[in-house]
Amino acid sequence: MPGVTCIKPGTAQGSHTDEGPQELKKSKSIVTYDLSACFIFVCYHINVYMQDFAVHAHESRPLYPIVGLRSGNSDDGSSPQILLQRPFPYFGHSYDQIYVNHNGHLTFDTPWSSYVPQPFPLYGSRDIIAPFWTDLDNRINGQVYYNQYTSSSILLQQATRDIRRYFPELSFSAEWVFVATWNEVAYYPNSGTQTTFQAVLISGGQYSFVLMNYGIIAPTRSNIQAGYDTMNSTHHFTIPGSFSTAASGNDANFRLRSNVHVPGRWAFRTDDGSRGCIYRGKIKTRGSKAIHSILSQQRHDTGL
Ligand SMILES: [Ca+2]
Repeated sequence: MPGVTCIKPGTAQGSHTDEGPQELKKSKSIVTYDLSACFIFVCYHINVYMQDFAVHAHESRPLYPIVGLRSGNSDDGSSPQILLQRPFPYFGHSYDQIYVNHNGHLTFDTPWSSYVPQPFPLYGSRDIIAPFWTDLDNRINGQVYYNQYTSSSILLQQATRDIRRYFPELSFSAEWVFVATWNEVAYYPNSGTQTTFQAVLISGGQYSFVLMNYGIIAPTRSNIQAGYDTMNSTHHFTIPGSFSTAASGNDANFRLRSNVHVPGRWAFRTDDGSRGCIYRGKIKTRGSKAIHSILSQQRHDTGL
């Protein structure tokens, strides 16, 4: 696709693969071969150990692997149209394409350049997944990556484990994972600041989920909206801290708090079977007393 290059962070450019963890393995293999071609057997075992270490170490952090195709550098740009290898159910719709918009959100039907965040619910005409909607600018520093994973991927196993932990009543098995990463991107106008976050879309059977994972978040006075919204806002969720001073900086609520007991990770069920918001791995019905209880608890947890 025009304007798209394939880069694995920290390495030279290479060909694209949908098997991110395999790329990780490949990278480790190259390193061990360079150390000594004479001790392949020993290096192999070191390599296996390093792979295991990488997988287990990764589980304790909120970010999934940062690999894949790289969208171009631009202020308010978007990725090209990305055809999904599996349809993604999203609150009554089924999508077979998506756009990764550089200003911190994902849209399905068309790219979207909006750099002025608005609080959800918008009651608009768009389905939006917005892990960090604000005016970002990666013309000089920062990269936007996206990657898909299908059968026989280590990441599918990780997604399955994660979702089963957060939603144990579903016996879920991941069949497809899509990871969009805004890696060390700057705020407009290219301040040199670095902010990293992800949106992870996961599907299997009739189920779908979105994880929002947060790394470092540079401080800013700009407004930030995090969460998701749907056409006419039939379903929406705002991560506490949005549109407040708790949205950015070292103490940003998004990266220190969680609704699934993993600091920096927020998990939501997004298929049609989901009603209302998900909090601490439990489905809560919209409009019920439970919602008010959840929001009160969130305010308590987040100090908002
Ligand atoms: Ca921008």
